[in-house]
Amino acid sequence: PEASTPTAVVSVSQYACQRRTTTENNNKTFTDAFEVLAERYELNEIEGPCLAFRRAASVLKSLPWAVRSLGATQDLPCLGEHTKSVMEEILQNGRSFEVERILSDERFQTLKLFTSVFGVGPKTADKWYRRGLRSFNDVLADSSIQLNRMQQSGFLHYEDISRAVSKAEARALRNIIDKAVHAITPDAVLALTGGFRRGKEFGHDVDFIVTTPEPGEEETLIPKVINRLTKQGILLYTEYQASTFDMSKLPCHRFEAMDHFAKCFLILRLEGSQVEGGLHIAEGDSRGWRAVRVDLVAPPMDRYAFALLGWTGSRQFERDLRRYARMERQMLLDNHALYDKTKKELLAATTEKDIFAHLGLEYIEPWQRNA
Ligand code: 8DG
Ligand code: MN
Ligand code: MN
Repeated sequence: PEASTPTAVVSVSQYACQRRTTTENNNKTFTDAFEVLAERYELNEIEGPCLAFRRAASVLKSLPWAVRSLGATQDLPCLGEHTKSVMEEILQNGRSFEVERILSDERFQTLKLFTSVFGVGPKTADKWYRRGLRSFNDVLADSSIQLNRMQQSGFLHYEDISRAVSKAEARALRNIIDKAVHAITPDAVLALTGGFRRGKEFGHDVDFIVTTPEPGEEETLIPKVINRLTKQGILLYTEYQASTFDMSKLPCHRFEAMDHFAKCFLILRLEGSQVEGGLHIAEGDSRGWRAVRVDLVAPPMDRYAFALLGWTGSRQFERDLRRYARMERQMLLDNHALYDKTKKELLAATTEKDIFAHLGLEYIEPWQRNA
């Protein structure tokens, strides 16, 4: 039995940015359970344990082998007592009692349902729950609730946008955006980012970065793209945020989940005829089109590498890149820049490889960032 137990020859880093994590997950039973526990803490705004379960899941996702005994995990980082007791339960019974209790909890189920609507966050979901609302019908029938524009389109396109987007659909959208961007600026740069850049087969949306070499021109790019898509009649929803980016205000010392670049959150109408192999829709759906969520971000060209690295994800990979920069290198990293606190200077980068090199990290390919 000893010979079949995998032993960690090279130790696993506590930082996701020092691990290679593909989309192949050998420990899905454990990581699915951890994700439920993390979500429960997240919905209750208990940050510490939430992050602990996300870190533990991320470590297990990076393993090229399946955990078959608790003993096999003894050299792994980020696994605390609570995570180990859940793993023990799963190893013994194939499931975790604690996870099953959460999944059958009415509050958890309702908050999950409500936050699955585009534009509904944990705060709104909780407010609706405390009002006694339990279903979409309850929400839509409550005359005292004023849905904002985002939530209205969230409900309107619920079926379509809660359905995964396929790689073929992402490619078709890339062609559409590519045509629009290049009709506006022939020397524009367009890159697919987010989960699809990491090699995922499906996503909840499609993320793009657009920029142009002409400084300042990137700020007007998104409004022009929106204009064009509107004229084509394929824009179902748009939320545009103008740039608030100011190079003189760098570095930002607080961890910022959001960046200051011009961006938009869209819902587009995608025709089946434009998708190789057809749309990823319900069987029997004969509309010939579907709604898809699309995000566009437009950084200035000299910030491109930082924005690309930040928008490629995964979220856990990004968190650990920033944590590694801060804790191990006394540097501050965000979607805009990398700042060396010791040298008191901003470090330049034109590619992601430059940023990894500044951090003294081995380069991790996008498809190895599924932490
Ligand atoms: P998925 O869509 O395939 O489900 O996964 P994903 O592509 O990894 O997630 P995402 O929610 O689309 O986010 C992609 C990356 O973009 C993620 O690493 C977080 C990053 N991101 C920022 N700023 C912002 C922002 O303002 N809004 C959103 N939604 N994501 C942002 O860096
Ligand atoms: Mn995405
Ligand atoms: Mn996105």
